[in-house]
Amino acid sequence: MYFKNSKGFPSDFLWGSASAAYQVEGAWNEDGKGISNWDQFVRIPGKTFKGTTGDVAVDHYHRYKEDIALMAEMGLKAYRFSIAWTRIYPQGHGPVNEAGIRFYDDLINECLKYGIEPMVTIYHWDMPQALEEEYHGWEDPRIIDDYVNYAKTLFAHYGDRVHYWITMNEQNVFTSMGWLLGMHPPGKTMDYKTFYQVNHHANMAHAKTVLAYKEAGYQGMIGASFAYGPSYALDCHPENAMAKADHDDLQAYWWMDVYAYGRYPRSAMAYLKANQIAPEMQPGDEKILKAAASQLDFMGVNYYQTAVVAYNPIDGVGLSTEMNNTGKKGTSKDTGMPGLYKNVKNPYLQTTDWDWTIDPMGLRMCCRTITSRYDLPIVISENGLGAFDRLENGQVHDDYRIDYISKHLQELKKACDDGCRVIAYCTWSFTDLLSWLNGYQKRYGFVYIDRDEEEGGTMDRYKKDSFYWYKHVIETNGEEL
Ligand code: BGP
Repeated sequence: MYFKNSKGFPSDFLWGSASAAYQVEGAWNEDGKGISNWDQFVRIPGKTFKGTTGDVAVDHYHRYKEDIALMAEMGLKAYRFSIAWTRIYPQGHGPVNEAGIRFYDDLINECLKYGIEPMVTIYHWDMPQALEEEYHGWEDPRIIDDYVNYAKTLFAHYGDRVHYWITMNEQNVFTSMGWLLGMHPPGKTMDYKTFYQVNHHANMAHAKTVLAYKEAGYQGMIGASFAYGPSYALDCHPENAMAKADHDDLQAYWWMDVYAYGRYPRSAMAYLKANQIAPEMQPGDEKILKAAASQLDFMGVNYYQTAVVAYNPIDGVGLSTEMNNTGKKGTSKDTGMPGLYKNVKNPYLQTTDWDWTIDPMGLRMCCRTITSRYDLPIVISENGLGAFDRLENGQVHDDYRIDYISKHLQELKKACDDGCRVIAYCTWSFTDLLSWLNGYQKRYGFVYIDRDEEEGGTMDRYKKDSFYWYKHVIETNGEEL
């Protein structure tokens, strides 16, 4: 749509930045923290780039005051971070670890001291290993009660000060990587039946948590963050258009419809049933999903790239269990679902060194689709550029990152003009941090951290050029991009 004049961003817009516990905290076995599935998984040879772990990460656990002071200097309005379940319940359930409760109390209070709104992700992929050993974590319905109990503990301790809650980070990613591609814990491949069952358990955990939050009457907003990559059909060939419809039902609406409507898309469900891979649901589940959906406050979106979809014959390409985790452009593999769709390159767009398509307009597309399909407020909970940065004389000239974020914000502003109710934008990330599978060399932050794949860096923080640029964006409420 074309608007002669832009309304700009809302005056109370939350300019934010995001992180996740495993990727920043370190202190993996300190102060009573339990072992998580990631603490375990990264120790399997060959799973991560150069065997990197989050044992020390970027030491946010010990340096959070310094990091939050930098956020305050920038003028950040919101800090999205996740809580490590294993700091609160080292065994997943049972006795609470008071030192863990205290750590997040301090972190939240430190944000509030500077007027920074804490936005808390309850689950950003690090599950207590004890629950994996007890009943295989997400594979067993017992996880639902344990998750809800953990979430309720967070609400009880922090609900008075935290007004934005995200139940799940990228449920589509951690379940696909964990049960189809073998790249995240528990490292299973092509186990579709379990994949859909695991997702149903996660959906129930999400829904019961939303209901618990609402029933207790907290004053705040709750939603889930979905890794949404809008798709384009390769061309107007009807087979490619149908491939896009299949792709969208199975890759996007399968999750977002559950969060927003409390039901699975009918065609996707028909396909899963015909292939005997549909999840088993208990009587009453549907009612719970619907009740939670009717109270959802926003759709969280982590946006990085769009996809191009083409028809894939039944003997066509399958899922790839390898990815470009080195930053050598062009090393990622083709991927698809035989008989349905495959992803092909977009000839109109550039990619990052890790082969992620750069498509600023895709962000506006996310907002438009969510608005017309669900009519919900939107939190952009992640968006950013992973790149090789060079520190020279204490400076990092990351004009490519400024260009990336600026173009995405220009499109987001248009989405606001389009009538989309966007309430927050969080870049990924504030400081450099561990990229799950790509080590420390894939950097996303406004703040450079002196560490690389090997432990032993100084951990000193340096403001990149993008730091000053985003500060100005915040000061002008996005008028000067
Ligand atoms: C999202 C995750 C983040 C973060 C980001 C960048 O999928 O929610 O935790 O890692 O992607 O991805 P990567 O580190 O693989 O480049």
